[in-house]
Amino acid sequence: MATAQRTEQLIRRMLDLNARKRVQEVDETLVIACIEACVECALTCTACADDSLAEPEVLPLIRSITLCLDCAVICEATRQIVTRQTERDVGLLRAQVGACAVACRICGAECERHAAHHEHHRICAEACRRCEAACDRLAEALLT
Ligand code: CU1
Ligand code: CU1
Ligand code: CU1
Ligand code: CU1
Repeated sequence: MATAQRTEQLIRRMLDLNARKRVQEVDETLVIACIEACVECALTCTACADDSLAEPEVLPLIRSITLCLDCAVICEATRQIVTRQTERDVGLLRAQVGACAVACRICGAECERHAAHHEHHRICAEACRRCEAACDRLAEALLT
């Protein structure tokens, strides 16, 4: 919890230090929540894929491994693009956040299927759902 709070403060501080700060375009709380959720999702998806590889019965987990690796790179790209405020293109930002929500939804659904057998899948599915919600909320805010 303390770490999550520190991450949030760090993101907020860095966004504030941009000389051409334009976050008033969007609700900054939504921006920070999205970056945080993407960081967490990239982290858990990377670990979940690796944990799956270590399972004795790896064959039924192949789809979840692929989706977790896809979700991890998309979340990683998303947190970078959402972080950049200087001369951002809102259309691109919206598309990226939308793609991230799709990746998180598909990955979360697959990991959920294995949640009862593996704790790493349960945690990953949760992170994916949080990220999906955060990305959806930001995408919605960008439409108005
Ligand atoms: Cu993700
Ligand atoms: Cu996963
Ligand atoms: Cu995921
Ligand atoms: Cu996301």
